[in-house]
Amino acid sequence: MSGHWRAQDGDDPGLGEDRGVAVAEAKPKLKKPPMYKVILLNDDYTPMEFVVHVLEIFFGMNREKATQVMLAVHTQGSAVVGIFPRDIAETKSEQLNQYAQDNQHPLVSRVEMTD
Ligand code: TYC
Repeated sequence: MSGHWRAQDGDDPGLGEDRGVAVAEAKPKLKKPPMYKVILLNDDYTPMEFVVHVLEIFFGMNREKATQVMLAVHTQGSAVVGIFPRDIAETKSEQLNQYAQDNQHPLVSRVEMTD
């Protein structure tokens, strides 16, 4: 090198660089993670009691709440049973589906992005 220091680009205004333009501060941008719905689907065969049990163990509902939600799915075809960050929604849905299969019930849930 030539034996003396020069400021690197960006350290000070070089020739023609400082035009006195005000620039907005960059916002500290921490977006909340997108949330995903776990949706439970109705079918004709899974016993109501099993659905209530699943809602209790996978979604922490008490018996009364689980019964209400089970009946909503039964009468309306589907219902949102929880909203979580993506990984948690996917894991809960997969665990529920596996648990239903293990018990020979056709009960299925799926995950959808929130709008
Ligand atoms: N429709 C089922 C029955 O009549 C009960 C049921 C409710 C099944 C909710 C699935 O997600 C479900 N036995």
